[in-house]
Amino acid sequence: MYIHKCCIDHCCVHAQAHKDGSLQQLLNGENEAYDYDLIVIGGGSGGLACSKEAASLGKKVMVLDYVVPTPKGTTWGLGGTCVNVGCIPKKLMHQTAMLSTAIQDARKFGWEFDESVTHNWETMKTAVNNYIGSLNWGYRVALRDKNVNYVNAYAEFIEPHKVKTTNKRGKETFYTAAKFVIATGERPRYLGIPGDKEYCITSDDLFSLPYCPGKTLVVGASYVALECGGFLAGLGLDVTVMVRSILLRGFDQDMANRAGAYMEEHGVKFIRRFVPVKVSVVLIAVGRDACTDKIGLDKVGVKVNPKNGKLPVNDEEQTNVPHIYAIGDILEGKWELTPVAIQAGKLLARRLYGGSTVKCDYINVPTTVFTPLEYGSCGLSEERATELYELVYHSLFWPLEFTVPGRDNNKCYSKIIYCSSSSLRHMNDRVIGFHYLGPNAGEVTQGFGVAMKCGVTKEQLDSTIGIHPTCAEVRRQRLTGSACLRLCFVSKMKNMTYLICRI
Ligand code: FAD
Ligand code: NA7
Repeated sequence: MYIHKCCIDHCCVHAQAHKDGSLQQLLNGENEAYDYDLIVIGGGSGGLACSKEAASLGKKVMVLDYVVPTPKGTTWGLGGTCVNVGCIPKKLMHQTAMLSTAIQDARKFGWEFDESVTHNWETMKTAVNNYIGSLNWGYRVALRDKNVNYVNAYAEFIEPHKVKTTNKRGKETFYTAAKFVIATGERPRYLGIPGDKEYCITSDDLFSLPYCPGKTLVVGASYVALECGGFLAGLGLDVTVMVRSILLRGFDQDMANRAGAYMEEHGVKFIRRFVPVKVSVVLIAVGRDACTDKIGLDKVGVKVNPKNGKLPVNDEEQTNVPHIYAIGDILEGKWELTPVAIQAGKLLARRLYGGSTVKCDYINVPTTVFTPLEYGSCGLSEERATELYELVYHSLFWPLEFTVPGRDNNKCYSKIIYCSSSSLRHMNDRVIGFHYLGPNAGEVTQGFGVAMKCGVTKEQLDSTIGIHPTCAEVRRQRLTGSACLRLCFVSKMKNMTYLICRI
């Protein structure tokens, strides 16, 4: 049978149009009726990725981004939390603190310099904020290059397909779109006690604080608290962390306590089982609230979890209102990480406008906590893994770089959790948890993340030849028969290396 090529092309266009919903829109005459194909609310990690991808697929896209100043009046540019008040300044200030350790090590390696070494907060703050400024500018240029219309204004829904925007001069403008993506992120929570907004700062203020904070009390014990407390102590400040219950809730507790113990040994004080009731000058890091309460979701019927303000979505990031989607930190039960928001945003745009069916995979996401001794993890914690039938291999180790300066012997630690042969058949021998406490944890953990995504087994890890001398190779110790003692690459430390078998 002969089929004319035009018919095939026509059918393909129809199939594509049906898949991405544009056929329905054309039938409804939707695209003509709206100002934009897509409006993205929030120009952070997720929102920027999604809007640029949608525009490169030929759609008319607007991104609305606005930073409500903190109670101290701090504000910042385009790019959201990660670039302005999250990952980027945090990692650069962590690096500043790590350099102090490097300076101490340097003497042992033969470097000679004057005794007095001091740190200038103002210089660090300015350098970090100049770099952030260049990133803000780069994001604006990228949006312009991709033909995304960026407007610096606060958005709220007033009708299912219409938002009201208010700019910093209070001017109101209205825009309509066929579809919306909400990517408004989170902002730090306050304590709700007398003096908190008056006398406390949060991570939103810390990274651009014009003066060195000096002696600091950090309230909270999750990763933002420990990372900030860690680098402040690394700069030589007197730091105390006030812990309500446990360190790093949600992470492997064995690893969390080791990271905390290292901080304590290096001068950070911990006050446990205390909460503040009144404050003078404090850094609070007691969690973050989703920015979903003032954006008119009630007016358009988007369901919100009233307990935490998070949005439940299906596995395509679609809310209960079909033309409204959500990505990033505001999602219920998903990772609050920049690469996750970016991946979800890109894949969503491709599904909406590129005919793709690929969904965001939220399983086995690798992450790192940048405490003074960095903690990288991927997959299940030991606590979670005990629900399965698992084996844990673990090992203390001493990085080569630490040996000559003679510091922190026996403090680094790595752990692999895998399903034993008699456990769930389809998971047989699979690595289900990776945990690493040591230098360059992010770099080490990233590779394990890839391997775990590919379903790596313990046997495959054992048969992978390591890179020597590195910290990443340490996990590759081989079991000697059924014995509990194994050889570690730091071979003289046999007594520090053992195997926990739960069979
Ligand atoms: P955001 O990046 O928060 O962007 C949301 C944007 O929307 C903001 O610009 C906000 O001002 C704007 N907005 C809100 N409401 C409106 C409105 N109504 N109208 C217009 N605009 C609005 N993640 C990592 O992966 N690695 C790390 O090392 C890391 N470190 C972190 C350290 C700290 C201190 C913090 C606080 C976070 C850290 N994160 C880290 C988390 C990471 O920053 C977030 O996961 C990521 O930024 C989430 O992206 P998002 O797009 O969901 O939201
Ligand atoms: P988290 O992960 O929500 O943790 C909050 C921490 O603060 C945790 O240790 C809490 O203790 C503690 N907390 C909460 N309320 C109080 C009060 N009232 N008093 C004392 N301590 C308290 O917050 P993070 O800021 O670390 O990170 C949130 C997100 O930001 C993260 O996922 C990234 O996206 C960036 P608890 O364990 O509940 O006893």
